[in-house]
Amino acid sequence: MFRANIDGMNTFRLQLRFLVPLVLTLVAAAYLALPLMDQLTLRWFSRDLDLRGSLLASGLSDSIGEALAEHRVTHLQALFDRTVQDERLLAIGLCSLDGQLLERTKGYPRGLDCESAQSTAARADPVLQIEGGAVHVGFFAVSDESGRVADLVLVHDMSFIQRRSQDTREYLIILIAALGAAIAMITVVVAQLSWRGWVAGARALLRGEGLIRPLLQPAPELAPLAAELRSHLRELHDEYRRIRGPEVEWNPDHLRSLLRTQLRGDEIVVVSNREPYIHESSSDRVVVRRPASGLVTAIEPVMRACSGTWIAHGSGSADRQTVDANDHLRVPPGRGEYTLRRIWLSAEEEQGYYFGFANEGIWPLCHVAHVRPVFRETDWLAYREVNRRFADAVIDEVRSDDPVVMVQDYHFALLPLMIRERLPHATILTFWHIPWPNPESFGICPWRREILQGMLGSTILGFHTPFHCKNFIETVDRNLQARIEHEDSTISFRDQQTLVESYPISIQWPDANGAAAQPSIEQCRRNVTERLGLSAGQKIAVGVDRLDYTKGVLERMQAFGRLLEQHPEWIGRLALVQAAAPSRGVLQEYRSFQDQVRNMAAQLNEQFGREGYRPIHLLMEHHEREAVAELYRAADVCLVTSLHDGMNLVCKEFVAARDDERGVLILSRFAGAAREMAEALIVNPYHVEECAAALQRALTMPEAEQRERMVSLRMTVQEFNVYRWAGRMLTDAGRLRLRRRIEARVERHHADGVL
Ligand code: GDG
Repeated sequence: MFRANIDGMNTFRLQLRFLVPLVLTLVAAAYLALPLMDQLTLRWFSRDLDLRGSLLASGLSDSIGEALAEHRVTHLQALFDRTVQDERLLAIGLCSLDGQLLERTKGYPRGLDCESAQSTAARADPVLQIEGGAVHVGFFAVSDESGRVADLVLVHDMSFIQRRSQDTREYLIILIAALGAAIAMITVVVAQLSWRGWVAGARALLRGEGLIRPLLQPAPELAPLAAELRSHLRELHDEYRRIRGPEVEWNPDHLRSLLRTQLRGDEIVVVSNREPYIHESSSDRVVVRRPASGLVTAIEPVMRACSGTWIAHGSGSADRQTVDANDHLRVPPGRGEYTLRRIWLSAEEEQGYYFGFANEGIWPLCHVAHVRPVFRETDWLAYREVNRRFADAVIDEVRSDDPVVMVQDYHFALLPLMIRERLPHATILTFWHIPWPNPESFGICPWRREILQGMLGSTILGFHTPFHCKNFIETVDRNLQARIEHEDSTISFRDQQTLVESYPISIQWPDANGAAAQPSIEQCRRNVTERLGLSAGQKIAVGVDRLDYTKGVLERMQAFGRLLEQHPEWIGRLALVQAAAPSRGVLQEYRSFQDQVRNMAAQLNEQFGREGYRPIHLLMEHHEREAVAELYRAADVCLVTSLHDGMNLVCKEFVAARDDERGVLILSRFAGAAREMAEALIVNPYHVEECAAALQRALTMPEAEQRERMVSLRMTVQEFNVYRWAGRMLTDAGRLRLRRRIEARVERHHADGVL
């Protein structure tokens, strides 16, 4: 009520601001227009009277000529008296050629002799003021066959003109007043509506709509205000976060204590295709390798924090040699913090399930990277069979009937339901590490219903972004008879309820290796410069990727080439170092992609290379983690140009590596990470010019701006680290488990009561 009154007052004040100038303008218009109007009407009427007078004079000419010829001027009196009966004609006078007033009617103005009548009539404004008011004086020649014989003075009454002028003036004032009222009314209504709209828009902005959630765009007229508010908010938010520090600091200890409180004594099992440690035979010894995988990077610290069992495909050539009789192994090697259970797959199984269905079917299906998915019945059968084998392994490993099982990624879409059927009380958390497409795209999968049903065996289904969740829910809506509660983001299908939620994945922070343990930035630069034979002071742009067509490596090199074309001053002064770990090389699509990458690098090196200068250093091999970290620390710019990416961890690793708060991140808007990392230079990787321009901007960015952006990015990654990712999911799991236990207890009591 109070707010309504204030709004009313404000609206009124706003309207006054429109109305006062409007009223003043109208008064001024009336003030100027009325005398003008008078003058104009007077001129029109004078012209009328002149015309009329000249007609009258010529009508009287014959009678006057005859009377003069016969010297009977007095006879004209009667004629003149008749003529002046016309209400507008006041008087007539007859002048001889020598200027004598020969005859005149009653009412002829005193003192108006022939000479003054002639001079008045000759004026532009032939009006005289006499006692009775204003009169118009006309002076007309009277002629017969012999020529001009006399002059006629016609005196017209002007009072009717004044009357008309008065009428016109009144009409005009009424018209202006009516017009003013109409305009004022329209102004009031429009001002009222716009003010309300504007206030509602501004309030929405202040509530954060279109500001924090950029998907809801503010009204165009509020866009400049929104941009300004957005930047102020960000500054305030950064400042606030800087002062306050992370909300709760997510770290291994916090995660462990959360596991103790929320999931006390509960068993945790992780299932993924990729294992965290691969043992390979190398000449006469066995080496252990960490795979280039975002998933492993994310899950490993969680497992180290909570112990438990990780079930994965044993893919290394020396894997069988390093497990015990139960295919178990304590990892990390030498530390033994959790158990790795390896599953052995035959070559056919691996081909059908992993390379075939998962990587030639689901991977391109879920990524919009314009590579056509391939669906083979045999691959599908292998996929189902391998999912079944992993379900058996889970049942083998667990000791309780309600373990927490964390199913990882698109290799195991069927696993949640398979586990649910055998462990109805298990809490199954499935995390889908890649994007989820829209229902139309997903619709081409021949086994879409089986995949969706399999996934809906989960208690919680996690994606990186709310957008992927939305796509998934819409896909279920399109394909299954399920009940969807949009408000709490749950899907109920055949007595099973699944929470669909976004959990943006991240990396370890603090880093297990610790930035302090790493060589200094200068040392890293020197190492990379020497190892690659760069010249001193040469700028370094880096890319670190699994060699996958979704990562935009070709587009990145194209942009790099365009930059050298547009800014040849960089030739000899800038190198692109691309670490590209070969991946899925069994598949033709990936082999031909590797060839394309190799060819493009060679072609650009040919085009821009000089004696002692190689623009692109393509390092097509798997690197040790330390080597990757060294590259991040040596770089001036890090390029992440994915065509489509669930999250992307490289950008977060780069930011974490830069404790010097320098270096610029260029990040694709099609990576899930772009939602969190707004201080990066966000690009569309398909737009070569835009990427080249971003590269130029990054290379010439002042240190202060680099620092400002990097500090903010580091705060984001620090706060939203992988422990938070896991912690949020496990907290939700703990909450749902508690709810289920309470419900079970209530049901038991109820049953006891009934019994
Ligand atoms: C999926 C989603 C999501 C790369 N080369 C080497 C190496 N790497 C490491 C990087 C990073 C990881 O691999 C790649 O991270 P991405 O995020 O790009 O992951 P994907 O493998 O595509 O994984 C992705 C992720 O799952 C997590 O949910 O972010 O969107 O596609 O950690 O450093 N590591 C080593 N040597 C290399 O040569 N040691």
